[in-house]
Amino acid sequence: MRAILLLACVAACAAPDAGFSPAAFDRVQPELFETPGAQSNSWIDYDGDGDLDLFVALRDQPNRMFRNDGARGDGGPAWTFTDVTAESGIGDPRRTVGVAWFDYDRDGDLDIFVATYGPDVLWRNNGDGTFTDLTDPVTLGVDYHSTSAVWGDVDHNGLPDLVVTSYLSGIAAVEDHLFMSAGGGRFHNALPASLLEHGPSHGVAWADFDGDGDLDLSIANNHETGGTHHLYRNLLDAGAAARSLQVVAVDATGRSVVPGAEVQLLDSASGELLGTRLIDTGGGYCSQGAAPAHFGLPPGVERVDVRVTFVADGRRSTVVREGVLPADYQGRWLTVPAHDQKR
Ligand SMILES: [Ca+2]
Ligand SMILES: [Ca+2]
Ligand SMILES: [Ca+2]
Ligand SMILES: [Ca+2]
Repeated sequence: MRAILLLACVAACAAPDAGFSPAAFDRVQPELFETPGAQSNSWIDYDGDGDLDLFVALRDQPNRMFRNDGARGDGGPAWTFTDVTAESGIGDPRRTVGVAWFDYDRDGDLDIFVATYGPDVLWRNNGDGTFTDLTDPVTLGVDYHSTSAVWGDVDHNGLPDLVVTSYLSGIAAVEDHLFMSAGGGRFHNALPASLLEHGPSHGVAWADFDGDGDLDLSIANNHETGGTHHLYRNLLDAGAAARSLQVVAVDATGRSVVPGAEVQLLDSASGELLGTRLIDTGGGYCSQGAAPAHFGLPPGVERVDVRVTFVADGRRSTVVREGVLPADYQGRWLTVPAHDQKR
């Protein structure tokens, strides 16, 4: 009897769980996508047509932009992407590793910075599906074998700042960069002495881990013996740190963050656009970013209007929260669900 029970148990345990189906995947356009040397995937609705497009950073070939053209239904591929690298203008041949999207010039569209094994590149989004190389005018084209980059407003003056990490194999002392925005599209490297205790770096991520409102920094240094991993707490004074708002976009159930959503903040009094952010939990390279979009607020801004645009099903749907008082959200995030979307 014991043997029969054991056999029955073995048979039952080996049977597939009725709650799961075997995973199945279809290779989408392998002739288009399957290129060696890719480093980073970055999803964004770059052309504003309501679906997520794919930017792929490649180390040994020009970067590529793939436009999502949706389902065909004409007997062709079930889903179709088109390589728009040439027409977008961002097929730069430099050896790219990290990617960071951010509206650096605050004109409402997302620009792109790529960290490369060579001079880094900032591309301004022209708003029509094309990009312009702005590296030289904004002095961000460092040549330090860069690996990753993350944008964030470090000092809450409303202007975006940028951390770029660098790596050289086998060398412990490789300098990272903190580019503080000086306004007018100008930046200067202002890496504080405390961040000079460096190592060759890969991952970098902002997160307000202490909940005081400003962005803190973790840098993953990976030299075998001379590198040291660092966690840095932002020492902005309490009053300035509190001038901030963090917004997260979630789905209609309120449980899942929606990467690819875009968040804009406007001054309620003047209507001025204060910034645009991408909900991008996997930006940069070798790191998972924190979910909320972080906004530092310049002095004088009291209430803000929050616009969250969800990208799905071939349309962009925007939820608006008017007259938000950032002080009401100190130490927590403003969570905006997609359930009451407006077209
Ligand atoms: Ca799109
Ligand atoms: Ca822009
Ligand atoms: Ca700043
Ligand atoms: Ca903080």
